[in-house]
Amino acid sequence: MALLNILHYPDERLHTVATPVQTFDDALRIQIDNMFETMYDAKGIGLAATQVDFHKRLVVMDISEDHNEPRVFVNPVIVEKEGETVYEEGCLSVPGIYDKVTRAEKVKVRALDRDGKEFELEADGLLAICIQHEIDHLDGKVFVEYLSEMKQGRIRTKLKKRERQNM
Ligand code: GNR
Ligand code: NI
Repeated sequence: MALLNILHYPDERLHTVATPVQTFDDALRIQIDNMFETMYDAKGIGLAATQVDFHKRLVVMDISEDHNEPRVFVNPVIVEKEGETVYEEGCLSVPGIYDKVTRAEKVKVRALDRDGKEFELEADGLLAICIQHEIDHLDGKVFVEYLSEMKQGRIRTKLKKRERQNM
């Protein structure tokens, strides 16, 4: 297995729109395993392929404390949404930044698993929030884009400065 490099906002590659997965082969399953290893290592609850510069519609997630509920979503689509909820979100691609985002409270998602088999899942709570956050990544959207232009500017400046200091 291997750890993958996570892109950091404002890297323009985070705005790439991912294309559907068409082939369920060993290469895809290796990518999935590497994404899980990268997500657990970074202490994240979800990771979209976009964040590791792989522009296919693929998400891994595990919201459990014990890292024993791995979930894979290939070509995920939200088919129903209900209600509204506000949650203080963070993102592995925007390290150290947390802010409130309004999303649907409940979602029904349709996706394929690692073998290409279709499933549906009704989610609420953190799972529903995370699914919406990850599908946004596949569409090239980062959570800070829900914040004001002023906040986005400040976050860009802060992360660019930090990136320079890491050189
Ligand atoms: O680890 C993560 N935590 C989190 C917290 C609140 C809302 C969304 C998330 S997803 C994030 C991992 C990540 O960046 N996924 O894209
Ligand atoms: Ni994220």
